Amino acid sequence: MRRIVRSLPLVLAAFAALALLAACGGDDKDEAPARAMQVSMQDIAYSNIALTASKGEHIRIELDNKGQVTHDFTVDGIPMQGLHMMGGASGGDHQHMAADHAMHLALDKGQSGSLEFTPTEAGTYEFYCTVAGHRDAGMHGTLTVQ
Ligand SMILES: [Cu+2]
Repeated sequence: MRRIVRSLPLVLAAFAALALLAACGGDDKDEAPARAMQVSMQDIAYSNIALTASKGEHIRIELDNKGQVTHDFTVDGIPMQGLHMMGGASGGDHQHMAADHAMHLALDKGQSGSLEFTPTEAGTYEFYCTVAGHRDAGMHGTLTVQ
C-alpha cells in the first residue's frame, strides 16, 4: 500500500503529460509529422547556425539550453502557419498561434523547448538571441526556406 502511495505523484505526472500531448495533437491531424532539427544554446552561441527547410514543410526546431545563462530563439519576420511553442521560461507553456510572422522562445539554463511551424514563403530568415550583447557576440544564424 505504501508503495502505491509513493508512486502516485508519478502516475499523476504521467496523466498530466498525456493530457498535454492530447491537447497538442488536437488540430494537427491533417499535418504530416514535423521534421525535427536540434539547436543547442551555449554561452554564447547556437550549435547549429544554418537551418534549412522547404516551403510548406512542417518542421520542429528543438531547442536545448546547455549554457549557464538564459538564451532565446527569436525570428522577427517569417511567413508561416500554425506556430506551436512548447516549453520555455514560463514553465512548460504551450501556445498555439494563428498565422503570424514573429517567434520568440526564451529558455533558462537547463531548459528545453520547441517551435513547430510551417514556413510558407521561400527566403532567408535570421534567428538570433535577444539577450543583451548576445547577437553582437555572434549568437545568430539563418533559416533558409527553399
Ligand atoms: Cu543568448
